[in-house]
Amino acid sequence: MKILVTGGAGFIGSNFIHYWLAKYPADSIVNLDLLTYAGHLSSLSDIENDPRYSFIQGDITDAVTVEKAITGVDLIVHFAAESHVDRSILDPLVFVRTNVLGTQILLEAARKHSVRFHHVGTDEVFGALPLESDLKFTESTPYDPRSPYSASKAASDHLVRAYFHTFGLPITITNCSNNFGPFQDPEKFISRMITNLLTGQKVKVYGDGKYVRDWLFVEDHCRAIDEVVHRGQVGETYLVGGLTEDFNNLEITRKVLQIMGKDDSEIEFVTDRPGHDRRYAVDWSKIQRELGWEPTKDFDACLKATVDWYQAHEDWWKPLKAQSEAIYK
Ligand code: NAD
Ligand code: TDX
Repeated sequence: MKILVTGGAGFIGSNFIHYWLAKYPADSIVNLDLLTYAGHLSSLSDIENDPRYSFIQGDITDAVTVEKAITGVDLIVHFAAESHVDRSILDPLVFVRTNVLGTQILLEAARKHSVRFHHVGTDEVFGALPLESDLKFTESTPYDPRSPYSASKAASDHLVRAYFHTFGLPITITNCSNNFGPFQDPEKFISRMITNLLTGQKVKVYGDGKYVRDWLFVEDHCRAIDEVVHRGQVGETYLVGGLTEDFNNLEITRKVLQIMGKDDSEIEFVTDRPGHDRRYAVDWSKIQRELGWEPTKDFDACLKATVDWYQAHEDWWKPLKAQSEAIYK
């Protein structure tokens, strides 16, 4: 199989390329990535000369580039997006451009060439759950996005389904919860926290810290996409989530502090994010029931492995750190 991965120089895309080439030695991957601030070829330096891998620097909103990249491709796995909620509050336009228009351009190319399309979505499209509840998002939860990021991702999900219903394009969608792990840009909560601590800065906790995310180790996400691509039902959506038992941001912070031998004096409460979604929780029983997927990893062990990875890969994240902090100045 020849796969077009979009956004393969980003966090999840680069983990996915590593995962796939290791598991399926006969497959090849074309990585189409614009290399925005979030795209890092340093995440793929170990495979840059692998004959099964090729890279095209280009924009998914550019139909000519996409047409070139799709040649001979059997499957598109679409990760490319503007992905950071805080940035979407500062500059929403590029989120609409990349996440909505870019997805449409790819869908159109996939339609023209009859290519199977897997869309990587987020649980944020479903809005926010109350803190004191055991409610979870399911595949039938109504969409209720609340940030420019989640609104643009919601629009892209709708377009993907529209291409299935209107044009019969063979699509699948996964909506996944918060990922963490190696190669995550230091702008996101866990990677920012670890790299702040490694550079003598405090952990910045938004608001009261009582915000809940459904954390998933990135490799588990890659495995879920693998299952859906191979055995998922065309036209269907699968929710993907973790096993973190409703730890809030403050509890996650304390776990990282403990792993790194630090204490609460490293916590700084800062101004809250506007429109901050209180709680996300994902019911992933459909993918478990139909495809046998479940998050197998122990959360604490994955968190420790992630801290270890950042400690050992300063050369990867140090050059990115000043830029990721600049948006908060
Ligand atoms: P990321 O920001 O780390 O990477 C995005 C990649 O897309 C970068 O390499 C960037 O250069 C590329 N890109 C951006 N605009 C582009 C364009 N116009 N053309 C081509 N490439 C472009 O993102 P991520 O965290 O790896 O997320 C990947 C996907 O997974 C996104 O669609 C995101 O919405 C979704 N998702 C992320 C999470 C998470 O926790 N990170 C959870 C659920 C879903
Ligand atoms: O410094 C911080 N301090 C803090 O308290 C940062 C960066 C975040 N936070 C909080 C905000 C959230 O409650 O931590 C939580 C996680 O924040 P992010 O890492 O920015 O992730 P989130 O906004 O939940 O969105 C992420 O998960 C879903 C990804 O960025 C999205 O791309 C994905 O779709």
